[in-house]
Amino acid sequence: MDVNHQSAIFDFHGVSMSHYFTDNWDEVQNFRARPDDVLIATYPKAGTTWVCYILDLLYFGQTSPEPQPSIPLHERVPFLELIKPSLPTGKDLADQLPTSPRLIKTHLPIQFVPKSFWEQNVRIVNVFRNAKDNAVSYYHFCRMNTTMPEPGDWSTFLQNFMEGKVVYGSWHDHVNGWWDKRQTYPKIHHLFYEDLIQDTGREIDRLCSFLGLSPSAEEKERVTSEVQFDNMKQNKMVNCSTVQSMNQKVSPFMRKGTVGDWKNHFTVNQREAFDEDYKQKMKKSTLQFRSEV
Ligand code: PPS
Repeated sequence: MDVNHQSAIFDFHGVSMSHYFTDNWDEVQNFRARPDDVLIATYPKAGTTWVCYILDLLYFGQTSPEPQPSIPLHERVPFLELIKPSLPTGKDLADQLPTSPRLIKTHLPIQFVPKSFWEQNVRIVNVFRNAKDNAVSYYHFCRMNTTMPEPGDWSTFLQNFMEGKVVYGSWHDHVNGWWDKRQTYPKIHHLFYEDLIQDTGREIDRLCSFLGLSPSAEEKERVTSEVQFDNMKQNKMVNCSTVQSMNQKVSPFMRKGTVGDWKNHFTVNQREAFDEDYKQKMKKSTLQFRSEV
């Protein structure tokens, strides 16, 4: 199947999706979770990789013989629903993970999460990022990654983002779905990209208390330092430099890593239209985001 067909968006049970994330559907839906799995669930570009690496270091940083393990992060933390030609599926990678616990990444909206995660009462770390920065980051990602649909220019992409016509659908529906789950499912920890930027150490403490981990002060210091943007940008095992479909000359995967880059992209008119639309779509939500820190 050609790349264009695979990356094309279509309506999938009411959510815009593409084949790379739906072609393994039955296998994914029948995935067998384990009670000690940890699921990292996010809308794309919310800070997934950052939190995956934090968890990877917290759990396995001590046991790794080298300062930087030689297995790329996307193999240590498989992307559950991903299926790409000639590569093992995310589901198979997760099945074969030798680690305990297994760390698993997903961008699925809550209604698509395989039921086994709920049945096994799996701990879930859910990362949120303010909509404007999330949209900007997603735009640049679509420019540089052939597995994503062509974004067009910024204003075209922004319109599609507002209408939910991007892969994984409406940002608003996605975040509200995950946020509301906390009312019925206690084993979920929500964390905000903006909070991580503001005080990484404090957020790592909160994560540890959710996960029941108690790293030494020295270990925590090491993790906090290794996950700083500049260090991750240099780290070939986490900066996606081994991922074939990404052209980092167009836009690096570790692009800016800041809060407020939306101000460099939105015109005044775009901002007003976005905020108005946001108000409508989020009016029933108690979720509060910061788009500057
Ligand atoms: S993906 O492809 O959906 O998994 O992308 P995701 O990892 O969710 O998001 C990528 C954005 O997160 C930024 N990032 C970081 N920011 C600050 N500090 C650290 N350590 C860090 N690691 C990743 C990354 O730069 C992308 O954001 P933008 O705004 O594009 O720079």
